[in-house]
Amino acid sequence: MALISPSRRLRRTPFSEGVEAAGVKAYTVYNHMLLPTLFATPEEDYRHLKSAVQVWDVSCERQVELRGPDSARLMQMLTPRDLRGMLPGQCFYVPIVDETGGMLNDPVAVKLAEDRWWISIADSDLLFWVKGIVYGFRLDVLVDEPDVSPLAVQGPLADDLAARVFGDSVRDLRFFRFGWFEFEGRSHVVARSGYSKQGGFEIYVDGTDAGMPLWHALMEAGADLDVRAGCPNSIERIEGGLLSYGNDMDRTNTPHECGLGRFCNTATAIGCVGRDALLRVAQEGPVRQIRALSIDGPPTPSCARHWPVKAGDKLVGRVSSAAWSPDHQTNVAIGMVRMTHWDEGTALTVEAPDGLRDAVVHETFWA
Ligand code: THG
Repeated sequence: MALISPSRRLRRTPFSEGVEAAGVKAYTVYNHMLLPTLFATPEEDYRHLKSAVQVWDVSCERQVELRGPDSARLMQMLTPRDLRGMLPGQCFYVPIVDETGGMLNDPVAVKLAEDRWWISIADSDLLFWVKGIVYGFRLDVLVDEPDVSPLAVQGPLADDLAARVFGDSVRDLRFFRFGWFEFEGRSHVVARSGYSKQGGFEIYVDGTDAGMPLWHALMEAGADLDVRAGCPNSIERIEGGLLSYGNDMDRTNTPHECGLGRFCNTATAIGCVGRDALLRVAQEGPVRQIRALSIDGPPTPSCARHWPVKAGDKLVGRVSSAAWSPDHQTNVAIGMVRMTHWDEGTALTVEAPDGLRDAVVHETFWA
């Protein structure tokens, strides 16, 4: 493949220098920013993530900051998840929907205070939609993108590494809770969260200048833990059923089709702009839904377009992500399958770019 030309539009991150020194081999573009995708091989990166600890430059998880008295009301307008019970110090995974109930993003909402929130976005320009809502409804909220860049510490040894840099109290953080932790005289939000099923933390690094000092401190503190630069690993995230906005779903899908019905409380999410559109599907359920699929045969190429899923010659779904799993010795995949064919064990055919493959539907993911 050809190279991508650098420019101001393709943003570097506070950690890019460290990522390059660590020998990054491939990037993708996410929220107009560099996101590393490969350091050694997909399999080596995967094995290391599952056995040690990695530091990930996930700066591309940009924050949409809400500040002002109408912030909580605005946040509830954006999502069908009921936020009334959410306290400062909590993070919530929240589907964000438009007025038709279509998925605009699937971020992590971080409630800093009643009148101050971060929306840690997936790959779509959510800020524009949020600013439009604020303007249209005359809300008293300032919306912008602060100089805050998440750095993830992921893997089974993440607690040990984080404790060496932030102190033992970081171990007490519960899942999707955050606290403020000091590093070299500055306070940063540290949450127990991250885009893997291996456990760990996300440090919302405050200020570009704080980036490389923290990167170096983590690498030095973790030398005997075999800490390495890493990145979200597509094999591991498919095994775990973590969705990728723009790959596995987009504006044409409801949260229920995405299997995110458990993060929706449509009946009580009063004020959500997509509420009326979602009430019916919340009651009756979707007619197609995200499913785990195993795909037979040798390692598939990676999925860069929808692959048709067939029952005989009838189109019943599509695959949107796929990877060879060394642990499960099969191709693991994420797809959208029609209700008539989504039951556990259903045998289907996938039209992969290199030919037809047998596949099986699963009702749960691998991790
Ligand atoms: N962390 C932060 N921001 C992010 C991501 C992240 N922004 C982009 C992207 N990832 C948003 N998408 C997701 C998808 C899944 C999860 C988080 C963000 C996730 N899901 C868990 C699961 O499904 O098992 C837990 C959800 C829950 O139980 O609340 O973590 O990773 N800051």
